[in-house]
Amino acid sequence: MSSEKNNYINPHLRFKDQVPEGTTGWQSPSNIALIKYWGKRAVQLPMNPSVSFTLSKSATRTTVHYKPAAKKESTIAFYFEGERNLTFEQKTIAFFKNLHSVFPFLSQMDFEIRSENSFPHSAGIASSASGMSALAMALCDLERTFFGTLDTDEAFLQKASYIARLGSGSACRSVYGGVALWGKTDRLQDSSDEFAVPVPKIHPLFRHYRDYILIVDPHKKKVSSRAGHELMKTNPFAPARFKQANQNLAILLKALETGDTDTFTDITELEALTLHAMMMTSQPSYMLMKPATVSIIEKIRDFRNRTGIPVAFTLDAGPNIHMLFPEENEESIKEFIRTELSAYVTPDSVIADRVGNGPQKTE
Ligand code: 2P0
Repeated sequence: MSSEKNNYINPHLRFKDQVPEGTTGWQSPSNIALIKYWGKRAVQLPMNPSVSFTLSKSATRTTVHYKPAAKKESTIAFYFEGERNLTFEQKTIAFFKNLHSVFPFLSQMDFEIRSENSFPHSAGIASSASGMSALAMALCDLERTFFGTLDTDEAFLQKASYIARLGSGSACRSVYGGVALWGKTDRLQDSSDEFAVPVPKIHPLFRHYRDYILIVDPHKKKVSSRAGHELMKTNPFAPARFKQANQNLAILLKALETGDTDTFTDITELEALTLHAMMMTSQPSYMLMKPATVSIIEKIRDFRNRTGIPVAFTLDAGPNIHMLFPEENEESIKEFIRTELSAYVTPDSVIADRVGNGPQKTE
């Protein structure tokens, strides 16, 4: 399959006659990277391939109401959780402008976009992956509905992934349920830097894996991911990191296929700590982990050694902990959180999520 640049430029996707009015709605989940994307080039192209679990509960629901543009310049009004949100609005206006050669019909329409997250507003969970993938699904849905293109699931999801990537790199992985891989690698045929692909060979154990997200600190982080990616351009350890990510990816894919939870745990934790090591060794250096993050990591490792339960931690670009473990250990993990982690998290700062099935059409 081709992964050439500008693959999707299509001047025919314009209304010749009447511009329609209507609504489309999509719900799309967040994802948690196991092999981390950290460092990019050009327009959101990754420096190394990444792999993630698509989540289930942590999702964004977006409805897009469209109608013929009233004026020469098309308009967008963006409402987040019921209120007009000018920050998201400006971002969406810029995003749509960049998409005009891919979806020329966008300039013929006015949009009212309403978006809400299923996870608590103050959870400190990045919503760019779920938000951008939901929007990408909605835009591809418009193309399919009005132009009859994207008529196979594969074509539809590949384009949605490509569009989501332009909005936010990690968002391109959220269009597939289960496990998704983004970035060219000889370990998976048809993989591409331009869009994510599903990872087909996954042991059933991992298809049902749990991800309990412990919200250690809900505040907005001080250094954005965008700035973090940028700092990889001057990080002296970056070349070694990109090489290591490829090696870790090969080992992890094998573990995911065979159901090897020990290797999964080793690699997943190494990736999480390496991601944060890259932040700590950037210039300027910074740290997103909190004291509680480190304490919980120690408790998890101690619990695993004591009980043999294969619970692993991973981290996003923030202080919150994702606890990854098999479905059959759910009760033991709940008990562990209640008895040993109560100093760090309350019951309502835990999101009990799991590997999910990907986006759904809601309207
Ligand atoms: C990931 N993260 O693979 C990595 C690991 C966070 C930790 O990609 O600038 O919001 O929009 O491409 O996707 C977070 O960065 O960055 C991220 P952009 P994004 O999930």
